[in-house]
Amino acid sequence: MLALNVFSPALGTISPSPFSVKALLLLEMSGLPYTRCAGDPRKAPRGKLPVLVDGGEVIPDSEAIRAHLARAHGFDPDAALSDRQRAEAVAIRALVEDHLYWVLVHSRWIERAEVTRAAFFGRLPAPLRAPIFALVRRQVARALHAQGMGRHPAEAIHAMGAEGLAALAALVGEAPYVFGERPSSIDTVVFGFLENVIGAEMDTPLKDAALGLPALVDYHRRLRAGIAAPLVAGGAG
Ligand SMILES: N[C@@H](CCC(=O)N[C@@H](CS)C(=O)NCC(=O)O)C(=O)O
Repeated sequence: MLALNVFSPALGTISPSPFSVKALLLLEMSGLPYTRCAGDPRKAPRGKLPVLVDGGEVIPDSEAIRAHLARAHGFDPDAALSDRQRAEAVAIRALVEDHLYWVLVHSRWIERAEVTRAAFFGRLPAPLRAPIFALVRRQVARALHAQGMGRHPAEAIHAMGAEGLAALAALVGEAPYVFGERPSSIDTVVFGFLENVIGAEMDTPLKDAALGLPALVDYHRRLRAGIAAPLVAGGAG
């Protein structure tokens, strides 16, 4: 039996972690039976979620999970892609996961700290809430600085977010999925991210920019009502 450890729903999202939503959607698309578990990144092999447990095997990282599903279970949503499409998928993934993701992290933890604290730390005993949130926020700020995004002024980060989202909208286009009529793994990447920008109950300049791009709004709505619908209904864990 497969068990997927992810962040529990928050902010009105399937999961407040784009990588968790990506892995959940991969498993849904695979049709394999699995259990969704509320994970704890402190117990994860690499300190991050998602983590898939498959019998005795522990697979951290959403890309490793994608590769594992193909190798161990014969589920490869990219089997029909051309070499060109595979290359485009790598480029889109880098735009989303290595660039826009950090704009999202900045918007949550630096610009909307109060909403983030209430959403993720609201269940902690009151005396612990402020100090633990401050500790985690300092760690996130250090990660933003190390990655580089956190060194820019807010206006420059907003401009990078708007530029990246406009590029994503052009790449996503009007077809049902990024590469036409059939979903592939890049759809799990794009949907996981948009669920956390458009689908999140948090007003940010990044969300405003996304809401101004009909291709992204329509894509998110289409997948949420389509291949991701079982995740919206079954948000346990
Ligand atoms: N490369 C990883 C990234 C996963 C990741 O960054 N997860 C974040 C949440 S979106 C996390 O677990 N953060 C917890 C932490 O850093 O303490 C993947 O693709 O799974």
